Amino acid sequence: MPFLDACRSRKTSRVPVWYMRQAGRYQPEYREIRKNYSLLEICERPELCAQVTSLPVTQLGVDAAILFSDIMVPVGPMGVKYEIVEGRGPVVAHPLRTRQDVDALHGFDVHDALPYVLETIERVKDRISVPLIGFAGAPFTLASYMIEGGPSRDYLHTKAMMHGEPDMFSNLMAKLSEMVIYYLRAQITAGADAVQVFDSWAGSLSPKDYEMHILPHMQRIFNALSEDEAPSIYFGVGTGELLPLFKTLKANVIGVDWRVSIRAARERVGSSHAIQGNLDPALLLAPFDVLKARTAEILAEGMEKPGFIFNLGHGVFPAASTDTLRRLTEFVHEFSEARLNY
Ligand code: 1CP
Repeated sequence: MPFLDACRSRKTSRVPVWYMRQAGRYQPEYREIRKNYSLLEICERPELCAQVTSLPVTQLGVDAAILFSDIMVPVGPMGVKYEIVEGRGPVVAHPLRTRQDVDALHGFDVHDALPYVLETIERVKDRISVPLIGFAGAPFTLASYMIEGGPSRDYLHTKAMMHGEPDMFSNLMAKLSEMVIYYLRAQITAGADAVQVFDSWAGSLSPKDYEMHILPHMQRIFNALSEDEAPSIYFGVGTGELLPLFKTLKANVIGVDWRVSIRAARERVGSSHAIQGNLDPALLLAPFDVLKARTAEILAEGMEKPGFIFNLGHGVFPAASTDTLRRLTEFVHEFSEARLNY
């Protein structure tokens, strides 16, 4: 399996490829389903959710599927009421601001609270022959929605709590870390072959603040996950300056965005991790020749040694086309099969 081998920095016959948000609004079939079901309604219906999860595998020829869900799904059973608002993202009814709010967060039994997630995983495994990636949001990124109350540009309330009430913030991080470990282990037991932790907004932090307030929790998460068979991936946007700190994480793969080259990412992270990335998703709208040239440059750096997974630097957006992604997948496979010499 090229994807799982690349996660473990083993040699592969081609560069494996998958795309963040490979199931979503750019697909006519997904838009059709969304006419009748909300995002969360899809998640709650294992057969439908398995279909949505599997579609990109047949349609694009990618080397892995990612569970269709949202990072907010496991936050609900901790006691946080939220909605996914069309065109905006997750919105939390009562943002967490006080010690009582944090203390009120509680654990849950995934089999009771989110049985449909586990059932979806089981059904996806019956449908596809490539590995399935399970996922969770990282504590900081989850906390940003819980504290701000929705998507944010500056994370002012989140950073205010981090700096002003460090014990309370640390308590919140610890509770979310426990949840992430528990939830990802349940996904692995249900059949997920790898897991990705999305810390999409960690890049908003300075290295010093990340090191003080976030790193110990991420170390705890990846130490725990390293005991499982399934490899783990840690991804964030704009994390170029944080990469040297990720050296200490026992994740198998570090995902990077387009603001850093693959070669620089490898130098900063060190040789014990595989790298995943990092085409600017905006290039999906460029002429195919331009897209190909940029992809070839990324692949050339990626193929310098084992341990490379091709992906976008962030998610596919709705204006992208299925045809472009299918051709891109084919190009990554053909280009790397012809040139790989490790
Ligand atoms: O119905 C829709 O199409 C609305 C858009 C959408 C989709 C397709 C949302 C709302 N969530 C999802 C599914 C989703 N979310 C997936 C599975 C799809 C796949 O990858 O194939 C995954 C992995 C996520 C994870 C997620 N949700 C992240 C981390 C990844 C990332 O993009 O950085 C984040 C930050 C969220 C929050 C969220 N949910 C939805 C939106 C629009 C957002 C981002 C809002 C913001 O900018 O803050």
